[in-house]
Amino acid sequence: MIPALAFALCLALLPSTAPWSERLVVPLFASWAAHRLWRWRPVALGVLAWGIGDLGYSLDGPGFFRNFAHLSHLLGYLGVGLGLVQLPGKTPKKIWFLPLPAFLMAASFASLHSGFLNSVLGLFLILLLARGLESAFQEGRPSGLFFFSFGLGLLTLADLLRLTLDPPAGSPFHFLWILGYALLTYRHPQDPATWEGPALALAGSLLAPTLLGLLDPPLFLLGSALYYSFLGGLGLLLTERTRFERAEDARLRWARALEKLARLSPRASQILSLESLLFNLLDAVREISPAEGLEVRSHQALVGQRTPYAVPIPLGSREEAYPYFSSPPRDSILDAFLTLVAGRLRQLLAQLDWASLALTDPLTELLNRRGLELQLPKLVALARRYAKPVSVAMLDLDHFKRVNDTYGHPVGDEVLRTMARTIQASLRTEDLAVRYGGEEFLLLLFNADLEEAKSVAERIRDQMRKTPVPPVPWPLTLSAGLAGGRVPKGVAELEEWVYQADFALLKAKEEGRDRVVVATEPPP
Ligand code: GH3
Ligand code: MG
Ligand code: MG
Repeated sequence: MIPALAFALCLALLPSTAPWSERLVVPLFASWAAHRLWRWRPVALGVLAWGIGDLGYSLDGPGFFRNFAHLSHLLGYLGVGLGLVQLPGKTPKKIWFLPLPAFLMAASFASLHSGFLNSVLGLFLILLLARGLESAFQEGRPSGLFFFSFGLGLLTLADLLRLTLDPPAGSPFHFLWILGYALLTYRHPQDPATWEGPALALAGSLLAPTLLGLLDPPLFLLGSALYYSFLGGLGLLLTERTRFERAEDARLRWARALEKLARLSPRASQILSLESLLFNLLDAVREISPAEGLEVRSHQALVGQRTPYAVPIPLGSREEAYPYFSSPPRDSILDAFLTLVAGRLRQLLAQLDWASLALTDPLTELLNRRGLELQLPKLVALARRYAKPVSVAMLDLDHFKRVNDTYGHPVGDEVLRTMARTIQASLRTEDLAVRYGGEEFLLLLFNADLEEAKSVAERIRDQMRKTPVPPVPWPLTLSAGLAGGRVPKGVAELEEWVYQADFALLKAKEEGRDRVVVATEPPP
């Protein structure tokens, strides 16, 4: 910083009629800006060259200083241009057309004056800057590059005006430079910034052409044209940026929604309820649109809540699912997504059906043996955790073969269904009822000792006898064997009780049927 200061002082001491504010403050700001930008070497050197050039114009004397100032400016353009080319970022093609009117205007002005090359270079720089500006919003918020852009725009404008108008040394023109350099100095282009700063810069840049207009009306025209095209370019970039961000956001939400749809699957080993599947499906829909609830009426399943705005999505023959929204959804993207959801839901419902088919017996809708295998460890764990006894009952219809032989299999099936309904009506939700064999039923009674198990078996026996199944004229009886009645030590012990109950059932048959027999404890 010290050499920059000394350098600025030396320049300021050169003979000039320009006011001190111009001779000292302009080079001071320029060197300060170069100092701040030192990390961005070509730009820092370019800015320094500009500062020297700006001062050169304000110095007295003919040819030499003026040519020196021109040269210094050109070097400045070169340095800053080189720096701007290094900026990352893509520019929407439209941006190149925006400064065109201003360019033509400035070129026609400038062609009348000596500084044509400088004005062309200046405009070229603005275009380069516009290209680099995209990176001023890389993370959705402005960086220091935003200030830098405004400062650079202002300096370029000031140079152009200076060349085209050739104002006398000492005109308040140099305040444009000071403002420009001050903006370059405000933040390093690579540092993050906040939004208040850009707002300030915007206000300042609106002020500049107005001030110029007060000084010289034609200048106002040119200045405004340049500035507003610059601001227009910025606006366009911001719009493009916002659009890009929205598109990016939508893309991410779709990716998440599709991933959620793909992940949904009822595993054979871990039966998910339809509700939990719907809940996850609703979660996926919410990535695309704020849905309040999801319902499959045919299955009486609802998650979330019903609202007046339901969009029926067909699931196949006569079935429909309904996602609910808080406001009328009018969205073709949502429609496309709901078609996907419908497809997925159809698959899931089918999978659920298959899963439950694999674990239940189709005739009686009781668990089959495979279903029992899955449920047994859960029942044992529950009983052990709460220290509750479990009893095992094996039930078998008496002379069932006679029903089949006399009235045929359909009647026999009806007897089996009646038996299943009677069993279901006598059990609690924690109990398990299994169709163990043809007309053999296994009951696992949770929190029931042998006494309670006996009363349950007796109740079923009594109820069956009282339930006629036409055309069978005789009362249907059954035999039962009971075992267990304690807290099981593990699945193996429970399986042991199943053998004991089966043995007790055999005894009941031997003793004349139509009775309940409790297994005798094997000697320890
Ligand atoms: P017991 O009193 O000794 O148990 O005599 P039972 O006739 O009931 O016993 P058995 O085991 O000899 O006969 C069982 C019959 O159950 C034989 C079979 O035809 C019939 N059965 C098995 N599964 C079904 C089924 O799904 N539907 C029908 N209708 N009959 C079945
Ligand atoms: Mg039988
Ligand atoms: Mg049998």
